[in-house]
Amino acid sequence: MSIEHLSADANPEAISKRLVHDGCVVIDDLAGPAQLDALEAELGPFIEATEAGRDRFSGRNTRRTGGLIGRSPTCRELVMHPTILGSVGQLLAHASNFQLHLTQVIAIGPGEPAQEIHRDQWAFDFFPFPKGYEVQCNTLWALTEFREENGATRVIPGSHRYDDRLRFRTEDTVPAEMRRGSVLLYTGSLYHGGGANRSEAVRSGVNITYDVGWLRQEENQYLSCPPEIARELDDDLLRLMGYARGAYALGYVDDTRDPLSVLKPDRKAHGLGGLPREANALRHDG
Ligand SMILES: O=C(O)CCC(=O)C(=O)O
Ligand SMILES: [Fe+2]
Repeated sequence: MSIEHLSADANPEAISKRLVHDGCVVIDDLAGPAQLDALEAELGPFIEATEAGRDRFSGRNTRRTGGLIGRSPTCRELVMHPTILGSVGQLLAHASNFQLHLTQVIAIGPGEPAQEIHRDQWAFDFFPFPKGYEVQCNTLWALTEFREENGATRVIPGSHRYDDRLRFRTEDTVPAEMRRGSVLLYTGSLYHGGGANRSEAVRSGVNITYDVGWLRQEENQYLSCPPEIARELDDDLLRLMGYARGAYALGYVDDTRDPLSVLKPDRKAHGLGGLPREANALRHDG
């Protein structure tokens, strides 16, 4: 049992195929050093100011810093990376739309024990989604090297097809080791958890996750990114953040207005904007 690695020029078809098959995959070196340096410079003060977690699952030696769209222009590039959006779009193609679910730097400090092995989709109040019906696709971009010793994410390849609510030990998992700039993709159904950090240094990654447009977002993007910043962002990014309908009738404003036209009143109303054309009709219309 090991994690497949693909190169940075892998296409979304190959990546989503791996995700369907294994539930996880690493793309090597997808972010460059300059991009990562910029991201660290933008986020450093916010990470410094973040308190450690208050429970075992969050990690008492772990800092979780969110709101990355508002705080880091470089993070927006990672969120919108075409290879990632293409792969997520394929994995979640059964839904009318997908959206940004959360943005979070996860900085695991020395001495942190291993996190409990879990499925991220348990966040949806433990709803038992059918096997093979993926609702979430996650990325974890390595800001530092990920090694077994410093707390590389522990994963169980293939476990996206397992039964729900199972418990595992660290010995059942493998570490997603990767270089700085590589990115681990995994479905919301994959069993995984943060590794124990037995090194002297912090292990840091940027967790950017996406989910189908009909579920509630884990990080509230409307309030995490102040409206004065949101107004300056590209339309495509805003749509992904949730300024779009999640399906035919989900998320409109008052008289079925497009949310984007509310944020940017100079925009012409997009009608039912933000959805692929075929989703602009109710499915059973034919
Ligand atoms: O930081 C990691 O390696 C994974 C953390 C994680 O899975 C989580 O917090 O849900
Ligand atoms: Fe997780």
